Amino acid sequence: MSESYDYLFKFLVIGSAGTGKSCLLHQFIESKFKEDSSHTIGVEFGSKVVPVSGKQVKLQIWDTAGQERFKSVTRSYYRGAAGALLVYDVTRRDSFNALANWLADARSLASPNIVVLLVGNKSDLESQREVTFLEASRFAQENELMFLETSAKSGQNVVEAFSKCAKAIVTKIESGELDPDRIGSGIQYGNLKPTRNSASAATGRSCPCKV
Ligand SMILES: Nc1nc2c(ncn2[C@@H]2O[C@H](COP(=O)(O)OP(=O)(O)O)[C@@H](O)[C@H]2O)c(=O)[nH]1
Ligand SMILES: [Mg+2]
Repeated sequence: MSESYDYLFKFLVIGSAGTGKSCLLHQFIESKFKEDSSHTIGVEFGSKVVPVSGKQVKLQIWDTAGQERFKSVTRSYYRGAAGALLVYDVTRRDSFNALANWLADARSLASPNIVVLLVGNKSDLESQREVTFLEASRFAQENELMFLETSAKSGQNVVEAFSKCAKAIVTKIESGELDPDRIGSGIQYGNLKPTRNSASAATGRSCPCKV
């Protein structure tokens, strides 16, 4: 029953062109490395249900589909996203230097509350590394981001990256810090949760949509 879930989150994958965003999405959904790096047939969208903190969470993930090559990603892409993976390439300092801009866009165009996980991709290319783990950890700490290094090629930490970001969102929902009912929260209830909260269920309030 892969289509049963408690929550659905809209997720974005952002970062400079060539950092491996499409490969990360492909590895997450298909569990394999996309050898063919053709940009025209990029993955644009994917979804998958993952178990998080005892809940089933459906991640609906948007990939830029190459828009970042034109140094712009449309506003509609960002709208209503609950979480984002912000990707740089550990072998390319320019992709690391661009992070602040991407982050500013995510916070202004999606939501100031968007939960962002910094991803240093291509960790398999150790000999070509230009950005150290420590340096990126500091950037993450200063900007209140979670952080992982991944390899879309070997699969290392790929599932973990998406799951960790989803887990942080679930934690914020459960603590009341995030309200799924807020317009544009990027969160929807799934079919495993017919009643929105136990209070309304206990008072026996019926669903107003039943006619
Ligand atoms: N060695 C290595 N190469 C990768 C990795 N991820 C992506 N690539 C390569 O990096 C290039 C850009 O990947 P792509 O997913 O198209 O990047 P995007 O523009 O951010 O979507 C392609 O040639 C991929 O094969 C990785 O983890 N390790
Ligand atoms: Mg791509």
